[in-house]
Amino acid sequence: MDELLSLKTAFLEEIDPVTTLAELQQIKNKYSGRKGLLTARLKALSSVPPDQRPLYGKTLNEIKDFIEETLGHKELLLKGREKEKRLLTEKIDITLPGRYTRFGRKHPINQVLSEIKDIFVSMGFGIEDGPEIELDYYNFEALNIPKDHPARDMQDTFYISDDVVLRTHTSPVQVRVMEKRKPPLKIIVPGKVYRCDADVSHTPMFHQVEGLMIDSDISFGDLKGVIELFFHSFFGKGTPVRFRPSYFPFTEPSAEVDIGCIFCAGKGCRICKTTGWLEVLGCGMVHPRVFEMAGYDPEEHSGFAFGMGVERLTMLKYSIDDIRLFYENDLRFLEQF
Ligand code: 2U9
Repeated sequence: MDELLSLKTAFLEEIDPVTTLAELQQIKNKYSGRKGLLTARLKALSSVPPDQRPLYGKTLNEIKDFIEETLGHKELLLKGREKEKRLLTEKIDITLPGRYTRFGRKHPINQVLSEIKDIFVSMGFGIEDGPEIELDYYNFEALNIPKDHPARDMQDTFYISDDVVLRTHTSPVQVRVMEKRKPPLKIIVPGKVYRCDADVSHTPMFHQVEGLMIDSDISFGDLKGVIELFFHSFFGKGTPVRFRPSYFPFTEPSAEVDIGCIFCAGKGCRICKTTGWLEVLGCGMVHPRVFEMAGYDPEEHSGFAFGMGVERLTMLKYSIDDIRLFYENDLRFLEQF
């Protein structure tokens, strides 16, 4: 019995100076843990002489209840103190400036691509895409581009192998669509293209939007109407648009399209090289050889095609004088759009 009472005294002496929850846990283990002092005495109850057992057991239980209750109180007290300490050190200074969140946005090229797509979709064109790694056949052969054409040179085209290239235009997609579908066809093909070239107005990868409209009686007049409507929508209603004769292997007749210089209003400046005009697009009536190779009868069908460079149009629209700015990922540039 004496030993029981001194257990209680020892417990009180030990718990009194405790200031942390970690220390408290050690005392808890020591007294009421599975291998603790109280548990050991409860287990040893059977070895107490039967006549002393009731009183011994009763006292042991009282001490056990007392110790557990004291531990509980102390735990609440220490938790309260630790919380108080934490709240004091975690004080929030509401006068500090807030954290600035940088918002992302669409790349200027993708903004202009979306604008171009919207205009053609509003005229009833569908949107198609296809592979950027392309067979020589679809990129050149099926478009009537002869074996000795400069575009086929190693200097101008990225070759993967003898008969596989990175597409130099999106035209091969139109050929693939022609092989799959019968006319009428009214599609645009936006996408990345690759040419081995690099300076202020050329990057090895750039974006094109090409278009193709085929039916039984499509004329050059239809082509002019669509292209004029597009540029009036893109650069403004009053923009002058002119067609100049040109040559492409895949169209006949072919034309290049100029708009009145938007920088000098046609008076002549450094940007339009004093001509008053800016070249913005190539186009023409689909060549009969291209029809034949895709399995269309050129006597039954006619159509027009066009192609434009998205970087060039974006540079004109926003007065940007170096194409490489689009691909340097400098946020000071990109954030302006
Ligand atoms: C098919 C038949 C004909 C697409 C065309 C152009 C004219 C053209 C250039 C503009 C600037 C390329 O990005 S650029 O360097 N494109 O001048 N593209 S006609 O003619 C086609 C396409 C597909 C089946």
